[in-house]
Amino acid sequence: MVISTWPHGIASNAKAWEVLTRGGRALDAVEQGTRVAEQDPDIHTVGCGSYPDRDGFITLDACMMDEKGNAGSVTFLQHIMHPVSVARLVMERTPHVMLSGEGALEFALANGFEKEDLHTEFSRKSWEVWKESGTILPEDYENHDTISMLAIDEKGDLSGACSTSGMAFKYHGRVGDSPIIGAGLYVDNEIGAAGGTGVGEVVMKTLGSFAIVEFMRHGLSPQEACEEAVNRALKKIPDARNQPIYFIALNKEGEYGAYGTDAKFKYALHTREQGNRLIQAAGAY
Ligand code: SD4
Repeated sequence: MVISTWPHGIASNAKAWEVLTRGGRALDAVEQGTRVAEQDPDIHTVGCGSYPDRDGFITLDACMMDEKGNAGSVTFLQHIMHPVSVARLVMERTPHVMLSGEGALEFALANGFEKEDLHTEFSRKSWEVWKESGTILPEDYENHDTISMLAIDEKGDLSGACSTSGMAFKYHGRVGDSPIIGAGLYVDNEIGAAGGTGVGEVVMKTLGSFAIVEFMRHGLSPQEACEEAVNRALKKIPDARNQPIYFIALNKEGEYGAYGTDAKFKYALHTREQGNRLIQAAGAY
């Protein structure tokens, strides 16, 4: 089974499914699936073609977590098409969990990744329009296209990945929830996995994905756990209603759930029985 955020999750799921049906590992499935979104120039908040920050730079965050509880992440990474794969190498080839900025770029280049211009005509133009208008708020852009992806493989092992360019026209240097283990993503192979999307500041302050896995540990279903995490954020952060967040979750039994602060969230689910489909999630408002 594979589950991922937003309509673009359909194409990512299809790729991940190929890996899973070959008997592949969930970790490979979510990495391959996430790469599909990263290389699509028409997705403007993941990988190439993303909205730049307020200084015109495309800066990317990503992470991965495997069935053994290993984790790797990169933050504030520029010029690399596939941050998710760099995050995987941080996990597998360093004693660390997180590399950032210049150091993450140097590590990527030293490990065979190529420096690329990730701007497209769209991304350049959108920045120029934003800069000149002076009236369009970053919040007015469709910011929610981060890909969070969770999978369970034939062996019953779970893994997850997350990749984003964060919020459009963010401060240069801003890092969101997506590369923060426990915020944008969390996997515990005994229990389940969860991933988030939406306003990272709210997800970080409530450590949403970790909370969901803990709620499942204490007996909640994935759906109930997602609802509990969103409701907690709404309770703790008065303005969370205007800063939407959304979660997906999967447990060891193959049950799944999704929920958000509002009803704008769609997620993609691929199962053996029902194939690959887009599902409308419920929301608190
Ligand atoms: C962030 N959570 O950097 C990301 C943005 C996002 O869908 O999810 N967009 O805050």
